[in-house]
Amino acid sequence: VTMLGAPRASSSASAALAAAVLRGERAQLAKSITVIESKRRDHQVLGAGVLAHCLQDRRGRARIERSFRVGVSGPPGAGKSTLIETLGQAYLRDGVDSATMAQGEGDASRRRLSVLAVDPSSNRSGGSILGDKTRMPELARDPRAFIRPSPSRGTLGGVTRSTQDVIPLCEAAGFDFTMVETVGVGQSETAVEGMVDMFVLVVSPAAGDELQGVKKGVVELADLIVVNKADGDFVAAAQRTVSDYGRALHLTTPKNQFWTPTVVSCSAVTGDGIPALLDQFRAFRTVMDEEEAGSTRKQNRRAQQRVRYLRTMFADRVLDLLADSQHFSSEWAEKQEAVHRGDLSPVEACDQLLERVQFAP
Ligand SMILES: Nc1nc2c(ncn2[C@@H]2O[C@H](COP(=O)(O)OP(=O)(O)OP(=O)(O)O)[C@@H](O)[C@H]2O)c(=O)[nH]1
Ligand SMILES: [Mg+2]
Repeated sequence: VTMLGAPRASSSASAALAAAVLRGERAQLAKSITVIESKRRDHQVLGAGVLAHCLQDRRGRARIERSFRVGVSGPPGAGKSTLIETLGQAYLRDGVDSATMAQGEGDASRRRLSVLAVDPSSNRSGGSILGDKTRMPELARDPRAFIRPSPSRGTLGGVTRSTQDVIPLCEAAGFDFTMVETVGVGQSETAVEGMVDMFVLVVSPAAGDELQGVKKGVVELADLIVVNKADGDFVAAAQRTVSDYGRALHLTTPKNQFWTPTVVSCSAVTGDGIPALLDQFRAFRTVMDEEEAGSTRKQNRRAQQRVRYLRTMFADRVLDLLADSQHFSSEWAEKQEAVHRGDLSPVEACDQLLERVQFAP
């Protein structure tokens, strides 16, 4: 296997884009996200350059380090988008400062929100005006909010791996609070949990005591469970659902010793329970701002997430390189076929392929 250098983007192009992003120019932020999400290698390289410049910039880096990231996941139709619309407005009004934040850091005039959300029109019939489609009409016209619809629900329920690069880019542009919406489709919850500081599971009141197909593994990932739609005829059902999830939480191993996830109910429509929800955000953020082994828990969590991202990306890219390489592609295809037929076990195939890699020129 020969290692080829990756193409380098003209650093002046990425520097110019990064400068515009750091000035908070929305059109240039949108353009940078588009190149990051692009399948074209030259675009990706340009996008990586923009992010690198933002990380090297002192102000950009400080903004990224101060930010707060919340993942909002849950079954289809649970009210995630509506809840983000309501929560987002409440955030812009009241903030989600942690108790340990320095005076002035949570300056209301500087609050900015980015929302990375699934665009429902891509999978269903719906409206046609951008922003409207995401069910976030108020945020869509608020200059303090930046809404980026994701084109497809895909296998990760609306996030892609590049979302991990898009989040810090929005932050470098001054959007200090990010909410990422994903539809729960198995893989998506794990993926988004690996990108955010706080993972919120949103469900709607259940008719019976079943957990609406939400898997135990997903409940385990949650830092907070929200039973939405606790309004009108759903109030009693919402209370039962709160108890059901409370019991489910008791049966899971806590993700962290420093935080005990709870279940709260609210209504994204009436606003009931929203202040208590923001209080949970603040409490969690406060705990994440506390130090543990020399850095804050948030820093530690993000450091782990970055390394995990690197590992999966590197593994995938190496495989892509190999699969495309002259020396390896036919053997790779053969082994896959043999495993597919059942003539070769995956372990054996893997061992044989690894040997090939080690002895390749
Ligand atoms: N009664 C009530 N209805 C709600 C509430 N929140 C959302 N809804 C309704 O539930 C439906 C789905 O809301 P969305 O916000 O689109 O739900 P979602 O989880 O984002 O849906 P997907 O992105 O398609 O998975 C809409 O008809 C909303 O009006 C709520 O708090 N109370
Ligand atoms: Mg939605």
